[in-house]
Amino acid sequence: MSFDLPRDFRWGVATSAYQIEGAVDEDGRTPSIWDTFCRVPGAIDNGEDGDVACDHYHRMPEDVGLIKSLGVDTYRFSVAWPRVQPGGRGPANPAGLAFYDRLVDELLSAGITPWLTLYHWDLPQELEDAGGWPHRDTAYRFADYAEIVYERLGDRVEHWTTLNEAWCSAWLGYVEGVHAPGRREFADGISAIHHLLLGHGLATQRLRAAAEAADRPIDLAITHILGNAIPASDLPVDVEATRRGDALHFRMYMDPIFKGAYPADLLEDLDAVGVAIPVEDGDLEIISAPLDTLGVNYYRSMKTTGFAADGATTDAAGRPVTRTIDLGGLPKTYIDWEVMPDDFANLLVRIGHEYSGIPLVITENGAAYDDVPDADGFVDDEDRTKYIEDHLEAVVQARRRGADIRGYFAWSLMDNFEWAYGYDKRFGIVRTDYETQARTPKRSALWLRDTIARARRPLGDD
Ligand code: IFM
Repeated sequence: MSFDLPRDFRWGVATSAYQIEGAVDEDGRTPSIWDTFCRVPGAIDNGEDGDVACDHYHRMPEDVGLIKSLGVDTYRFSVAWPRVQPGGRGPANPAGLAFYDRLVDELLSAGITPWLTLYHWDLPQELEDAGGWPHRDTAYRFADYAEIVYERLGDRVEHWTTLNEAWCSAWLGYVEGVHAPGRREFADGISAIHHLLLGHGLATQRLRAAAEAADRPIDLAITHILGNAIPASDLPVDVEATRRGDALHFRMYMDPIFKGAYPADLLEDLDAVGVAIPVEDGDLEIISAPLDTLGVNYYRSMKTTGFAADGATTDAAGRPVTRTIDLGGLPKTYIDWEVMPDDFANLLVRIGHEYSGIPLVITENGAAYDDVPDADGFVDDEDRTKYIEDHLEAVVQARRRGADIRGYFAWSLMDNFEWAYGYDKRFGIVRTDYETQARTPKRSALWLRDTIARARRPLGDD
């Protein structure tokens, strides 16, 4: 099947450092919050961790060959902060930086564009011990780290993403406690969001200035995980809960960056529960520093209700209930997420309307399914192939409806450490055999390779 996408559409695959690299104590790397969290009993399914993961640190050249074989033009990866600046402050660690130096060179010589993310959740543990993201200083430490990486790689890397999914760092890490560092305090989560965004803005300013000083092109981005909040019913309680959910989980991340202000209704909601965002003079100007691209990670949208399971509309502390629910009737992936490609198209069109002017790249999209390999390790993943096909079609539809979408990156290049779910939930289009570290492209990878080849065929060659 071919898609109505332009010949210069960007095609990529994505990974992140802690999920694939392993080598957690080599060449001067110090622990991140994920190394620590993985040691907490019960935090990760089956007590697993990223100590070895896909052993990418030692297999990087072969992995770049694998990426090339898929025909993508772009590889999105992240840099491990505790590898290049152990402890999160002070001088760079040359041995850690050297790994990314080699990776970038390997990619470039394979004709693949590096798309670098500075932070995909692996905060140096020492910075968490000093207060973590709820603490304002962490934002400044992040900007220093960004400059260290730019200094070494800025001559060859044009595409820079500050943060991957600040929502996961702040909400899952500091409010729900299901991700590292495993804290559960709403007000800390709100402070974490602000300081993540502040760190993003500071890093954006510094990288833009460094690129200008060196007279180099730079494409600066942030990647958000986004999904629409959809009211579970027309009842006013559900509609109002949906507005609250949208303010807290969507507009709180988008408005300060693209509109220079937190949403007024969010500030009222927070005030009503006695929580304030720790904004200081000038912060919003920093946070809204101009960007070139918005990375969108999409997996699902959220049906939202204002009713608790027992029908109450306030919780024990008297706060209004805002809850996501599964209404049934939709197919689901192995991780239990509902499959909603139509809503992906709606989301992209919405971003185009509400935050006009910013080009979009889908920096992650994909699905975990219960893969069954054959004797050769091949997985005939019709379900994942269909998921990607349907979501690519949603991209096409959204473009027709006016959304400015410039690229699509599959999550993930290969099966890897899926955070609190450990290794059981496989998102790869390439199978990783964790016993042998063999990589075997699944049907979805071959399908993507052929789709990309068709998309690049000269016009009239169909
Ligand atoms: O594996 C993660 C990734 O690290 C961030 N985005 C969502 C993916 C699937 O859960």
